[in-house]
Amino acid sequence: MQRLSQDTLAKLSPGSRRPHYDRTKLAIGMAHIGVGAFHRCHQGEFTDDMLEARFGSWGVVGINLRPPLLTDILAPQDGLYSRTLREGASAQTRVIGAIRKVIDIRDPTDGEAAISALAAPQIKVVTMTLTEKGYCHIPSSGALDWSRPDVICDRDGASPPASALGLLALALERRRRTGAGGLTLISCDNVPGNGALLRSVLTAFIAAQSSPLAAWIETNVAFPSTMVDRIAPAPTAEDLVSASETIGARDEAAVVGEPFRQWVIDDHFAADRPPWDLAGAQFVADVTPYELIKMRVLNAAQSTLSHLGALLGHAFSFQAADDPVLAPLVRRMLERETAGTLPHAPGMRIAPYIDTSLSRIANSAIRHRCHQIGTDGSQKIVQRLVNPLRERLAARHAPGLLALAVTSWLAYVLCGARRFGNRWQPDDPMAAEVIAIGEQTGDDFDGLARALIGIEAVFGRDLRDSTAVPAIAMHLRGLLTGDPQGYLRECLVEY
Ligand code: CS2
Repeated sequence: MQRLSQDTLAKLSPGSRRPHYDRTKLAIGMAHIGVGAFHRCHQGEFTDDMLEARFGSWGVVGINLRPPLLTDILAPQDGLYSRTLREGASAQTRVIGAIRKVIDIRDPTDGEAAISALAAPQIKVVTMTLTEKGYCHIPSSGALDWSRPDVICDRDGASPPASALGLLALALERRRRTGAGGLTLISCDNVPGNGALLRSVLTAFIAAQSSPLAAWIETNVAFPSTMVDRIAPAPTAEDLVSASETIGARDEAAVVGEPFRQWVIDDHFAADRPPWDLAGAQFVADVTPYELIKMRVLNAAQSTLSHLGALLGHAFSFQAADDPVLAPLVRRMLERETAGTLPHAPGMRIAPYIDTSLSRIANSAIRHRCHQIGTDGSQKIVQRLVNPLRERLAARHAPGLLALAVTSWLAYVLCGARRFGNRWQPDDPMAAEVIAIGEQTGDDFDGLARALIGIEAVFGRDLRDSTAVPAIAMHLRGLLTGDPQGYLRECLVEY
């Protein structure tokens, strides 16, 4: 089978949906850092829709600091790939054309190519999906974590840069020196206040080295926050085969997602703004309420269902969302506890949003592995679960199901400890710390809960004497000894 490319685009299977605009005339006006499945399925599709609605110079140069290697999967395809939306038996495949060029940063020459791409005057916007840990911040405080190996390398002038912060610092310095003009940096990750967080970690990193650049950024760079939403798991080998068969060309960069999508963006740009609103994105004055609701409902449900789902032996989050014990527990948490912590966001009504979120996770055509969602939980649970729990406790409520959900993360990671059966190796920058505490504490669940809540980078300092500690101790015992399913059934009666 021929590879998908600009040349084979005209020869795809009849009926294959492909870009309606002339890609050969598409100039590059944006960059994206972190071209993974989520970007290809979300911003990639919004940009493609926007270009179809109004053609303009908004082609994308994609830059990756880590695998997947874009030069393997996208360069041979001239940046083209298919995305398939699945729900029930329905599958809609379409070829997306927004990416015009790709750069992998593997050596200093690539690093220079990426810096000069980002410093080009025609680039007005840089979007990014770095994952939560890509911001190199301390989850509980948002402060830049100077002890991160990538940050240390980049502070010491690594070439090529190791982190997105290092890359952006070099590119912005180049723009300042060459007069390339202002830039809008758009974080598309599920971190709270993602634009403000990006601004603060980047400024902290830069201010330690160059005050002229820090001052230039103040007036020339905008950092709108965004809320991004579409469930788009890592594609599997079967996904690639099935997409290739559908379009009639081999597609190594195919992605799969759900039909639902949402993108809300702070309307604060340094220079030209891509008209993503023509594709259904919303430009708003303040994205905060949208982002809080999304992280505390959809993402919180995904994390809780995945951690507990893995403990009960489910492979995929849709199975956990259909579990007769887990489904009502999570719904109850959202309706009775989380809902009271949510702000008002125009157009987002909470009860239907909870319903929609739970049925999206239950979409069995989307095979999102519990372990994928469980990856980097330490970087996710503060905004998803710990902050709503903190707010409930401050309002003098009992710890409730939110404490069970927070414990589900701890129990998930502790399953990597020998004394809890070494069931899997959690992929999380803080796993070693949590597991070491688990190995040391013996059978003393109160001591274990106290030591775990003492992890300041996740829990801060304010929860140490709270009622959450005994609740977490009880849930740890229930989830990690005996019959976790029976324990969760009891929770259903209790809460
Ligand atoms: C998921 C998210 O893996 C995860 O952390 O919770 O990727 C989630 O699917 C997206 O935020 C949905 O918009």
